[in-house]
Amino acid sequence: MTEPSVFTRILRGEIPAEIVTETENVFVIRDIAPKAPLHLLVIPKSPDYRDVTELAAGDPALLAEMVAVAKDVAAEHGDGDFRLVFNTGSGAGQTVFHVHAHVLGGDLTEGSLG
Ligand code: DGP
Repeated sequence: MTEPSVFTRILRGEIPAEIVTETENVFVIRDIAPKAPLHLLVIPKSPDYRDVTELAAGDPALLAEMVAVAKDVAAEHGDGDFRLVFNTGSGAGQTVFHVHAHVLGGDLTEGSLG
């Protein structure tokens, strides 16, 4: 059996973290090492999907719910504009293999990808 991810352990209350908000299927925490004025993580409660490609193939409705929750928390905790990042694979910086979306907000125009 694989070890539970850090996010599953947070959800179980085994590792302290403030749950910013949650729905039946998704919960949101603040990133421990914020890379922007607003940096939240939107995480499915299910540990079944390692990354966004698995999630998109296996449960697109859950992926859509994550995007909807990202929009809501960006509006509630920021100005409504946000960058949504799914690191996919260790070469891209993924360190936790329990799919999660980084919601980055605040003034990101300096580091704009566009
Ligand atoms: P990634 O590199 O895309 O796999 O993102 C994992 C993120 O999870 C990383 O930005 C830091 C965050 N993180 C890891 N451990 C903890 C923790 O114990 N608490 C919180 N709040 N965030 C964590």
